[in-house]
Amino acid sequence: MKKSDIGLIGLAVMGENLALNMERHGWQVSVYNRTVIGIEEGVVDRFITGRGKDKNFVGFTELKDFVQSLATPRKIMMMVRAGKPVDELTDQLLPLLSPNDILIDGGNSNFEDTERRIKYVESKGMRFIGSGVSGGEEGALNGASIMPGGSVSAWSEIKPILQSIAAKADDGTPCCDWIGAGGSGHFVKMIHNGIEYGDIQLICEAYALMKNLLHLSNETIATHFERWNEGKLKSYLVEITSHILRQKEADGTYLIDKILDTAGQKGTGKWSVINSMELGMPLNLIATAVFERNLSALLDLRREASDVFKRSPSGKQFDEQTMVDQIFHTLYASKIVSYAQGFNVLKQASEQFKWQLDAASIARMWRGGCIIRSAFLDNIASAFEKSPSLSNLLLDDFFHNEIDEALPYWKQLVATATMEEISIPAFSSALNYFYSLTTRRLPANLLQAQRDYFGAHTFERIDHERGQFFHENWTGHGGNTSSGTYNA
Ligand code: NBP
Repeated sequence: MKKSDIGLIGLAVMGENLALNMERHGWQVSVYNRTVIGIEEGVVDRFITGRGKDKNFVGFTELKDFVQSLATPRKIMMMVRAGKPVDELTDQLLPLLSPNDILIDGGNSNFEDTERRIKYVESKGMRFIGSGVSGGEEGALNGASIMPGGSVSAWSEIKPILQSIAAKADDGTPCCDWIGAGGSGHFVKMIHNGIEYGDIQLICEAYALMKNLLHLSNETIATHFERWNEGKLKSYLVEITSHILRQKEADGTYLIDKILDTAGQKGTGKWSVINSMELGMPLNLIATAVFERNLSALLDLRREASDVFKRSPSGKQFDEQTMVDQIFHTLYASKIVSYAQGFNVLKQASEQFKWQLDAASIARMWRGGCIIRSAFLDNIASAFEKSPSLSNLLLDDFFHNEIDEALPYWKQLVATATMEEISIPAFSSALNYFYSLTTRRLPANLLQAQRDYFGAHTFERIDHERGQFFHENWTGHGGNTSSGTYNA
């Protein structure tokens, strides 16, 4: 029997659709799923006789047979739940593999786990790729954004398969390219997901203002999102927002009004923030988005607090078009800030972990297939192509002009929403990041003085070279001993 080009393990929503995508592109695919006790028909049988029927698939319920069905060096993509299952599966597979075989983890794994797995698998003579895959079920079937990193020598061998199943941007470029060594593929996917948290929060704040301050109907709000989707805010998430707002139940009422306002999350936003903190890079907007999900989930507490504190908005009527314009510019400017922060975290990680990430290439990879695909990723790619070492996206000429244009609307909207007691944590966080970033002298001089006062943590002086540290005997009875000057 002809050996398969690739093997895929894990026939849940992502694996099943990726397998179909591979087969449609001409690859013979072996599939395997752990046997589940308690269901009448095995998952593999169900697939082979269902969506996989009469197609170029070979199904297995024994891992050993599955491995032997693959052409060498074997390429095995694991689409299983992130965490322990990846380790368990890797341990089951390794004794069955030959040197140079390639394991690809396409799940949402933590990049540190990927780093560890690469070392482990390479120590056994095989190769390991940690690849982010974005696009959900639809992307997996029709073209995802795929972000592979890990054992460098494996790239040329998996490239034809992965690029064939990736989404194609409008210019035809596959939304899949080599990210870098180590856990870089999963790191980039993690930041992608964090940015997704930010984009969603920003859209929710735009919706909240139109609903609670302008009192617009779902249909009218949907129309504004639809119109925005024809301009610089053109993006998948803006597009689906208009569809969501129009969705009706059988009785003609809007589904959106019945959905409980408690947000779920699976951890990649939280990981983005934790890692940004480890790297010492501000990721304010994504952090706000994560904390806002946490706050939304504290439903009982919020209900209690909203009974205790009564709101007193002005009751003023706002002109719809004027405010919708302000919301548009605010959403756009805040989104620029969010991506600027995200790319700065990538830049710092690249330096620290020596990954040599190509920011322009990453922006291009996110233009199709993935959840954050949007028109302005082309502008981001151009900015980093023009200046690969750009220190912050806001300093690029194009984005500088965009921010200048948006600022009058942005600050007016944040002020109005604040006075009207509407919660817009991400819009205002973005604006405050922008103000802090562009403030030549922050009040951190006082902060340093306080640290030195209570803990002898020392400070630098504006009238001395950087790197010299001073301690003041603030009270006259402190000693001259200062604390170490390291930064954590
Ligand atoms: P799930 O994350 O729900 O995982 C289910 C699959 O994992 C099933 O095939 C299951 O086999 C298998 N599995 C588990 Br659980 N434990 C296993 C073990 N110890 N050994 C072998 N197989 C095991 O599926 P998914 O939603 O398709 O996601 C797959 C991966 O892709 C995840 O890492 C996810 O985070 C990531 N991802 C998901 C999406 C999305 O939209 N869903 C998007 C992008 C990335 P069983 O049938 O025997 O239980």
